[in-house]
Amino acid sequence: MENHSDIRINSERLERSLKEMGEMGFTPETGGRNRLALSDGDKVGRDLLCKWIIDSGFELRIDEIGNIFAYRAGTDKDAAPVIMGSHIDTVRDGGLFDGAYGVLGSLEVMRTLNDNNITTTRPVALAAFTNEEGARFQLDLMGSSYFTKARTLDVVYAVKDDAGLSIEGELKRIGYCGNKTIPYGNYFELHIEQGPKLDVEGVSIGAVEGIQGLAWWRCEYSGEANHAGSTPMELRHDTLLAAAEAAMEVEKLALRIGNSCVGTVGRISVEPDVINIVAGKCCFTVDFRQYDKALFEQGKHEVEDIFARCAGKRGLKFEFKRLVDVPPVSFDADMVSLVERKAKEIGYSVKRMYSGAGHDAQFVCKVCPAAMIFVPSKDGRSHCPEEWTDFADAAKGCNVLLQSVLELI
Ligand code: HGY
Ligand code: MN
Ligand code: MN
Repeated sequence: MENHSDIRINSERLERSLKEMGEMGFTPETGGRNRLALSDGDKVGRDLLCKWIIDSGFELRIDEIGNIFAYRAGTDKDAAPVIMGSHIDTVRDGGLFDGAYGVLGSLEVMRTLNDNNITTTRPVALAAFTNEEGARFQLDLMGSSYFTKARTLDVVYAVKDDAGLSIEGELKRIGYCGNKTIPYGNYFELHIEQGPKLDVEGVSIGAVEGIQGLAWWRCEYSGEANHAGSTPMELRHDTLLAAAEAAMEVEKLALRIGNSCVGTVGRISVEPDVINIVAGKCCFTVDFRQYDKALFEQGKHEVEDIFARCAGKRGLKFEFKRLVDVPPVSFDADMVSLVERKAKEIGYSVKRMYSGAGHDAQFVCKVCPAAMIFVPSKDGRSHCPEEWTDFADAAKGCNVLLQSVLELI
């Protein structure tokens, strides 16, 4: 096997592709990207990625949920591929790097293999998974959960957005319903940290050992709409106050559990939503995350107790739905060690860490030995237009991905 340890990616080409993808779904008024899953913004991003895949000479494959794959054949066509992946859909007003960096960094690795005329034994593949964020269709990690058979097509096709549009309908509307996939193999995911650790410590690379558990709920309180002026406080069934109390209880729960536990109420809506009417109905979401399996299980039950307790205090009816429940995962020890070793061999500072954010690797690691590579997020910011990673850092992470892939092909 030839020694390719001195090969590096084309950092200018990576920067150009990130900036060009960053124009897809860009919203000048907010400075953010709006490539919400299966939206028009997502479609133009998908079209650009597919163009680059075809122009680079790779086989383009698209599956039933719109996952986009690039496939570069190896000499052994039956060998399991080395897969690199992430997502190009964004949250509302998202940043330049979340997801897109992993997909375009993977494409850059494949382009670099071509530039150096490297023939591999194993096939090399790229995956851009549909609806990783769950921002529009609130079932996150959707494409990777379908790819790994954790969720069936009828379940994911039926998910609707706030306007009642379904995944199936939107996939067909943007023309991304396919029927081709790739086999399982080894999986690397390159991603920005989306937290402060690497930036604060001045470390270039994160060798990610696993991801914390993630659970989402939607809870709906039903009380009594009534006059804001003439309804005495003691006679009210105020759903907004109950939801506000539940939100504070979620914060207290996360702080009490500790171990970096986090709890977030990110969405809330009331009816009839009028200044002089006590809210008769209130719907809100909870996002709960924890690294330790037992604490994660305990925390989930306590969140659901909070829903009941805050409703009971004000005589409300309530119902909730657990939308997502993905347990904590640990990655393949050998692949994590490979990432760490390659970073050190190239001369980059590296630390082992766990991920606070969820990623497609959380499902893919169930069917493929997997590991993730992190690069620093400036000030730890993400899921906002301010999200930033220096392009020099982005290139370092991509070089670690390249050298890690070269070890397995
Ligand atoms: O929510 C997450 O952790 C990821 O960004 N989808
Ligand atoms: Mn992401
Ligand atoms: Mn994200």
